[in-house]
Amino acid sequence: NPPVLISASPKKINFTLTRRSKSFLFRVSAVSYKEFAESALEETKKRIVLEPSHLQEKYSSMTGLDGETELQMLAFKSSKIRLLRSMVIENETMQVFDFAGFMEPEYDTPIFCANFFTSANVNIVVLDLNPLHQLTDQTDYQEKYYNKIMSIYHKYAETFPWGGKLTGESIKFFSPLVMWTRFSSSQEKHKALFSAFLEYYQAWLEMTNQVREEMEPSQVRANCEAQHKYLTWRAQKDPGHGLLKRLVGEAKAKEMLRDFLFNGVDELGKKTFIDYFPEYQTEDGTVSDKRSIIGKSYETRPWDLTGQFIG
Ligand code: BLA
Repeated sequence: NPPVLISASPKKINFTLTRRSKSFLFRVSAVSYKEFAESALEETKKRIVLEPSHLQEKYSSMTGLDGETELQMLAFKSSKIRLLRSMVIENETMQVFDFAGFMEPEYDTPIFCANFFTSANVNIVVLDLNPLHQLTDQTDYQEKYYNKIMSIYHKYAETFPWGGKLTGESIKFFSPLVMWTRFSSSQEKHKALFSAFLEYYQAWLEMTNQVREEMEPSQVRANCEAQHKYLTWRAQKDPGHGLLKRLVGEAKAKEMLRDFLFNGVDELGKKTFIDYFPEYQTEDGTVSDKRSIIGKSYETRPWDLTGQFIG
């Protein structure tokens, strides 16, 4: 009687279950990030013409070194979107979703960023329209993109409260709209996460539709460098690296990070990680292995209700 079994605590009935039935139990209650990706793409196709990205030929699906974990990659572009790409990682005990959208440098639209990590019972979630430009010194950027849509954040604030301290460096890549949260798995939470994801994504799509092409070469260069700095950070320091390396091996992980997930890091600019983040330079000139120099910060949300940074 599956419905009864599903509502029981898996811990209590552990010893009566075979590996297969445990997998069944887990899967019926597990979140399916492939559906998140498919829904987002459906929404996209209603509004804009998507073309396949050249990356799709090289990256489609693969199996991890354990022979069990499945990785699914999707990549598209449009006339304004340089790269819209998705990666879903799934096995019996873990699901990962990494969905991002990057504009061509002629547009200053934020970067769409959904990073969801789900293991047996914990979910680590970042959902945001990452600002291309620093909000502290470009207040018009905040006015242009965020002030009008803060209600989207408020709608989900209670269900998904601030996730606690995080790598201090990350905060400057986040906007006042960011949903940074941790929670234990439940169908309700995963349903709410799905709605939040689509709502944030629709807000981003709307921005990409409305944005005007930048004609000022210096501004196009500034957009390009800002995106390159972002890509350089994430290709080097993203928290998912360790897991990706374990799943596909160090060489493949590095290739996927630079060529697929953060594509553009080797093409959009020439500056190095140390050029952008000199505090990571070690005595022999190499990049420090440390994830963070600042350390963990921001116990509480560093923006007020109107979206002003309060640190
Ligand atoms: C944890 N992922 C985290 C954390 C953040 C993010 C803030 C908490 C740990 C920390 O404070 O660093 C996400 N950080 C981001 C994002 C940005 C950022 C999106 O700076 C953007 C600028 N997560 C993934 C993928 C995997 C993954 C693809 O997105 C795996 C392949 C795993 N994230 C993952 C794991 C943890 C984590 C395993 C917990 C372990 C840890 O904290 O290191």
